[in-house]
Amino acid sequence: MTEIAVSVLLGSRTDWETMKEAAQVLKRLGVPFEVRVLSAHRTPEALVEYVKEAEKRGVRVFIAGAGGAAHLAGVIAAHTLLPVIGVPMPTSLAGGLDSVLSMLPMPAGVPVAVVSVGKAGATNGGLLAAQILALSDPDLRERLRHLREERARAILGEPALSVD
Ligand code: RP5
Repeated sequence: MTEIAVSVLLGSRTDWETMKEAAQVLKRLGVPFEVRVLSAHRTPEALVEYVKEAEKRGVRVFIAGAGGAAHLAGVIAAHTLLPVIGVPMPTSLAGGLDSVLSMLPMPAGVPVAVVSVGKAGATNGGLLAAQILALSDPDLRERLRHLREERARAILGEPALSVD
């Protein structure tokens, strides 16, 4: 896999601290990706242009992190048939529940796969994108399996908990 397979989109640069978890897991799995900041509200035309151009270049999955009035993933999904994964950002208004409620209730016909809020969601967004690509890439499936086993081993190897 050499061409960019996953596009990681951020509604704002301020989402990077959270969304870099998605980038890190993709890097770890050897999945070529790119990261762009484009907003459904602040740069609407540029966003649509980018989605169409990225699809032509061979991008196969979009991961969109946005917070608050989080319409980024839905707008991307409206302009492509590629899978779109939405990662709701934590916010100060309602802890990110506002982001979830903006992102989740897509109308029938235009799906967005919404994962959890924040860093866990960003990690799972990266993993889910890799799992989609692994449907046609057995080597990537192996790398995913190793990563999951490694995480299980780390938990099983932790020292026992006790009280003084
Ligand atoms: C959303 O608004 C972004 O995804 C971000 O989570 C939120 C706040 O953006 P900034 O005001 O920090 O740029 O569009």
